[in-house]
Amino acid sequence: MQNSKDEVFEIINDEIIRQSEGLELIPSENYVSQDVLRAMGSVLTNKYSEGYPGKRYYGGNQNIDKIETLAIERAKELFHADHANVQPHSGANANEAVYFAWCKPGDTILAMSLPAGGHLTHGSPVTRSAKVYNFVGYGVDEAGDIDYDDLERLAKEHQPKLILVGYSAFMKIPDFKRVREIADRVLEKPEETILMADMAHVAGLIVGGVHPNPLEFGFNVITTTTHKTLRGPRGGLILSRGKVSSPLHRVDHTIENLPTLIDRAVFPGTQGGPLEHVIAAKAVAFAEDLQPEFHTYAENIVKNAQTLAKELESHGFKLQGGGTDNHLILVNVKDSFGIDGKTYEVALDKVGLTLNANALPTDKGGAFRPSGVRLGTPAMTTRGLGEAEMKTVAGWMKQIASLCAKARKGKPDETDDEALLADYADEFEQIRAEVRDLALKFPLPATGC
Ligand code: DSN
Repeated sequence: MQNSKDEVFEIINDEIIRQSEGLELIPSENYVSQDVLRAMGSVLTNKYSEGYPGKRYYGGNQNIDKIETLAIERAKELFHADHANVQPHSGANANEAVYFAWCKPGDTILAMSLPAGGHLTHGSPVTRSAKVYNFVGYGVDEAGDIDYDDLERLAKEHQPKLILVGYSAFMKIPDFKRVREIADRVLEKPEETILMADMAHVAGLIVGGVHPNPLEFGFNVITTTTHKTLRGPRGGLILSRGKVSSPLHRVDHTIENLPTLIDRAVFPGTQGGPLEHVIAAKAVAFAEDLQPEFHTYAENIVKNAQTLAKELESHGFKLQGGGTDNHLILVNVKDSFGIDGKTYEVALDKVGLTLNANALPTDKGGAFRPSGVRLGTPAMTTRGLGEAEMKTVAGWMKQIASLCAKARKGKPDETDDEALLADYADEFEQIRAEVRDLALKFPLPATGC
């Protein structure tokens, strides 16, 4: 194969260097294996395969069918599900397909509100789904847990067709059994309402045995992405319980038929040709997730997150919900150091520590300059960092927060973060070198550097 001179490959090389010389603290990111990468970069991308295994709209799908079937069977085994749809291009598409499978336009969906830690696709007014369905949002209590009384009150009042437990900034373990009991108690027609769990953040923890599986507590469907804690390619996945019929059959609108309703909602309902090179990479990742070592990985994610949270607290960081039960930590940098999340994100980026500014449930303003940052340990744990390194990372985070606080004191009205932080370039450079030294000791799995 000829070496391409396209500048795209030079930029990809720069990205390999950025990833290997820095540490990834964004809780929704991870590093895939060489095998996952190889499957994704394969000739499977050349193929059209609209439909499902054994029922395609194009010829030549004999190999594709075998691969998609492997992906489906492995996903079912991972989550103890009756059915898996591996075709969603993303978590957003997976969510959209489940809403479309079960709800009619105007139906009510009860989900955690965005400020409480929910996700954009759970009813933010800027999304397409929010224009089609009527979303009602429940909140979290002072301890950062789901406000189950609020959820019950709203379920009783609105009689939703879908109750959704899912989030992108929530540090507790949901009580799925309690939500099932609430639904059974307050819904006048429980047979018309499905329970859905968007487990995109914690799917790998479920598979690794350190987080409960909602399907085992009376939930009907799980959606997830495959690239976060599952360590697969960027994509979506839907798992459900119910009767599995031939995928494109017309079936009655009953909870029992949910698997088939979901298949029809993914294709032809909301997507066209599946990305079979990505589905192959999902199959490879699922085989990796089925290995006993994956349990150790999941346990280490949580151990690292709890050590990091404890260290941050000892350095004066105030943590939303007082810590974490999963992989994710939400820090209130405004109350801790008088700085905002965006300035802190920009400063950490300068030293090779990547995370994202994030609104807290108490934040009133816009999402661009929130009071918090969100971080987590799945990616660092994949690289092999352990509790000792978490303490080092917390120490750097404290140093950077102190520099940001000093900078803010000197320039209280500065709105440009680069200008605000400019006087501390030497200090940032020194910490940058320390981060690089540590990061290079823990190579990326797929590149070995
Ligand atoms: N963007 C993802 C996250 O970072 O949580 C959710 O889709």
